[in-house]
Amino acid sequence: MEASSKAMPLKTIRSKSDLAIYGAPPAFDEPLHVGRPNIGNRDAFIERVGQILDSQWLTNDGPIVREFEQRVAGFLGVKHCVAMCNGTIALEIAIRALGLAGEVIVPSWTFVATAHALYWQGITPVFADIDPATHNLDPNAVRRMITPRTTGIIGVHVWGRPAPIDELQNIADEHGLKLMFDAAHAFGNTYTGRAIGSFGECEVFSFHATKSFNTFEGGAITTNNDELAETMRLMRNFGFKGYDNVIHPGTNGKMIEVCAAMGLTNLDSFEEIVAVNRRNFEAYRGALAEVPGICVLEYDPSQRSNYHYVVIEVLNDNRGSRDGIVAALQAENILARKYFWPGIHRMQPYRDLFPHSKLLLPNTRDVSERVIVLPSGTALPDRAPATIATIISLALTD
Ligand code: T4K
Repeated sequence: MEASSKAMPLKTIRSKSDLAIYGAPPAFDEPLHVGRPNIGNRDAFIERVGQILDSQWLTNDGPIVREFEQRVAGFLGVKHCVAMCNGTIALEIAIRALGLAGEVIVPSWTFVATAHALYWQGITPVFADIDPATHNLDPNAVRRMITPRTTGIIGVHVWGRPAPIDELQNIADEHGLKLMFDAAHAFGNTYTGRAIGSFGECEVFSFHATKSFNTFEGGAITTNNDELAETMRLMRNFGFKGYDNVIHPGTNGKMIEVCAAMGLTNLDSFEEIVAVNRRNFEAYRGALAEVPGICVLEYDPSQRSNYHYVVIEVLNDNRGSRDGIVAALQAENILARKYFWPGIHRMQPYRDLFPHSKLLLPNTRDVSERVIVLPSGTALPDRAPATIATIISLALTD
């Protein structure tokens, strides 16, 4: 794995007067990012790029993309992996291939792409509330949002923690709905011991630069359904079946060879990346254990997790200080984020389209006001979690 240059904290922080927000110099001279890309073996990647250039086959279902698809399908234990140019186009293609229409139930507590992928195709995203303990869809809330126009449900494995897969499948079966998953955060994770990637009709991954596993930009749809996989392959390449033979409506959703080369390289380092993420997560958990008013979102220790997102919640008695903590961290060059604040239903166009949806989404609102996502990944300096915990602790005190 690529050794990253790791900034050391520039100062010792003992009291509020040591904080940058009160005029002291920042703790880090280089910004610490939530989504700093993890990069595998540089030489192996460059060698693959050399092969691509030599072969003069740059895109359109090339040999590196095919190898990448086979490796990912094998890694996830699923029959088909259809690689795409990014996770958003992959969502759109999956939605079309499943024939979703009318209304589709989604969480509002997710990245905006989940809803945009529906809206972009003239489908109404209907937002269901989440369980505040898991941040994932609440099955009872999903049931309440079903109407005669509902055709499907998109569950999201938020932060990589599995959605309530069995409950959602039961609801889908009872009501004749299609169920698919946005698994953008969940590469390498398991649910009841089985890898995310083969649940529902299909699952959609993002391999964006900021994800635990990246292909620069990229994504994939995984499924055990042969016919669906075939349709999605057609759709990602304008509907072409061979030269001069278009048999299906389609778009350009292809992954390019260089992205697949990055994917193969990063797949070789994935276990190391996860080990670093886990170390970071445990360092944060240890450092924050003594900070009252904060809780760290846990990953189920009985399941495999990529530990990519370190998510903390500012507890209710401290409500209102979340933004203060984020401001204090950012002043120190620690670029903590408020993902996915304020919830998609409060973003445009959804805020104007559904002005009353907030009445049905109290948990989404509550969680969106408490969450902070902290920098992680292989570029995180070793001492950062302890420094960040001290800053949070001081930012919380009067
Ligand atoms: N569904 C879900 C649940 C998703 O989370 C996402 C994507 C999708 C669907 C759609 O998949 P894609 O179409 O993106 O494949 C980022 C990503 O752009 C987005 O992929 C991701 N979710 C989302 C959670 O995070 P931003 O707005 O935070 O990106 P940005 O540019 O602020 O970058 C985050 C941090 O990473 C910054 O501090 C800078 C740093 N960074 C970023 C890039 C791109 C780097 O250090 N190097 C880089 O190359 O959205």
